Amino acid sequence: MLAEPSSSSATEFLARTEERLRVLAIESQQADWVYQTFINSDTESLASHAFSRLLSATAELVKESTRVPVTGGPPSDARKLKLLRLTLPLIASSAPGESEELSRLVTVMAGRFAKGRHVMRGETEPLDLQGLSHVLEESRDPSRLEDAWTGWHRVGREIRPEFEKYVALANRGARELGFADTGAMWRSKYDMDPDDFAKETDRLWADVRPLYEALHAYVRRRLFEFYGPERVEPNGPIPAHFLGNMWAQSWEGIFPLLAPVPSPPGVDLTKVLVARKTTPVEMVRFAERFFVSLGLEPLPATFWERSMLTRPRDREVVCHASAWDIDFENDLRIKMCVEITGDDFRTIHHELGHNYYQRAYARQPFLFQDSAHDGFHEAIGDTIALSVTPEYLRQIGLLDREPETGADMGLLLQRALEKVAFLPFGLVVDRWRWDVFSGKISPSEYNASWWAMRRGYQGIKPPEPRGELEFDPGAKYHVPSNVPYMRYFLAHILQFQFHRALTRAIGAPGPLHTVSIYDSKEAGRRLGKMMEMGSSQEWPDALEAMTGERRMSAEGLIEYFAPLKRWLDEQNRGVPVGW
Ligand code: X8Z
Ligand code: ZN
Repeated sequence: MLAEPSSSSATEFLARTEERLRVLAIESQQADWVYQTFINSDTESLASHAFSRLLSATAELVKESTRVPVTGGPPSDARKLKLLRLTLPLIASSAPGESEELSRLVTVMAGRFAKGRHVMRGETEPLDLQGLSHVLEESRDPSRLEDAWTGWHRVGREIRPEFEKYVALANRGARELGFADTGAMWRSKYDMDPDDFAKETDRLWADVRPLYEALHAYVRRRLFEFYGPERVEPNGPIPAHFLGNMWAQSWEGIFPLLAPVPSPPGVDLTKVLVARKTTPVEMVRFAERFFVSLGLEPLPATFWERSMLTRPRDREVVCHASAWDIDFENDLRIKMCVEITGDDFRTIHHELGHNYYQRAYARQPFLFQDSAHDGFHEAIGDTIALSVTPEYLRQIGLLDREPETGADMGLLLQRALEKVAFLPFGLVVDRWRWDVFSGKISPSEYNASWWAMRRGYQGIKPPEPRGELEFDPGAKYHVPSNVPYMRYFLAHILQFQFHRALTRAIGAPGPLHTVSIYDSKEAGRRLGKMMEMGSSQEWPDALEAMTGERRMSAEGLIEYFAPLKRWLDEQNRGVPVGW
């Protein structure tokens, strides 16, 4: 056989590279889809092999790219060459067997997480993450809460040995491509110096921190009153299992404990959906109709045939919600174990945001088939979900009438428990992983450093002292699954920036939290314009196309919650703030 002629120009190299990666990525996604919707040893092996082929081809092509002269081609060539090194959140070294091993480690960790179960004291049936999460959300019994919390966190122990090996191997791969470590590689995806990016996240956090602290103080006070001083210190960190969520990342589960009293009835979307006997498919249809109202196309027929919307009874699956674009054309799908709740109603909008973004950039060349940066991808569906207002729910017939005007503060508090409470958690996961990858945190202090950061940023503590036998970061999906997390922090800021910009673009009056962009073709046009760009331009250009601004800014979030901040400050008079 003749050897392939060496490429004479970047353009030719890139055309060949994009085609090869596209084919391997499709194969990997197909195998991964089957694995995640039908976990067994065969699908694990198929998914792992397909991913490992993609890993080794990517590393090989990146190395080859350093020898390709860039001169002469269009400017997009230089950008593509830059992005090529950053297409995957994981890179294996070229040492024999390492991409196989790295791929196996990640597949196994994801499988262990998916199979986690715990039998609650006094019960016989094991509960999965969803079942245990219900306990965290609904129970007010400290010992049951602690049982569900510690029971789930035991899954981390089984993930720890693989995680340690994965860190070492992933770093070797990243270093071979010239990055300091895998964390530095992740931070290089933002069209700026990786250190400047870290400072950028500090800047945004400093802007929203006073709001978080006000919310934290208010919530701690109410929990102190409810659980008493033996369980909740009036001025210390809050026990993590009292916040209504397995990772204390969103606190709307305990809204009933915190609602302003006396409060006019707010909107209980869960109750409405259950009373109407809404099905998972209908929930997705509601979300699709929102996107269509903006002027976007309905989802393809294959979406409805191929998506997994409910948990199958007869096999293990990965329930954590995700959106897929299997063939980089129009084979869009979501995979979710939908429950009939307001929370999942919003998550469906989140996932469809990914699908609509994927579809919008499908006409870009393969290396530009991505969001402006990963925070943009996470922010689109959330931006839409911010428009799920009482007025919108009335318009689409889910509510008979809107709640009384006095219910506003309850609604804002509920939103803040979801969005503001999340902010420091969004930072912690990767602040911790950045330090792990850089070696600043060694394996002997994985868990202690995790809790030091959780305490420092979130002001929370574990229900009981945690040792190094445990591996609590491993109990959060994105850690065993190797999904970078700073994207969610950014998205929680960006979605309000987007919402504010769209609100202004359509000339909607009224405070931000009352505005819905439903049915606005102008809002859809702006969103579409940005999404179609994919990653072909640097993200400030994409941000500008939609918002007119070139910097990420927390002003939208601050403005959105301004009435709540005033209210919280009043409630917190005489109450300690901070921990
Ligand atoms: O993982 C997700 C999405 C899938 S991309 C459901 N989210 C983060 C999480 O659940 O921890 C959305 C919010 C944060
Ligand atoms: Zn997402």
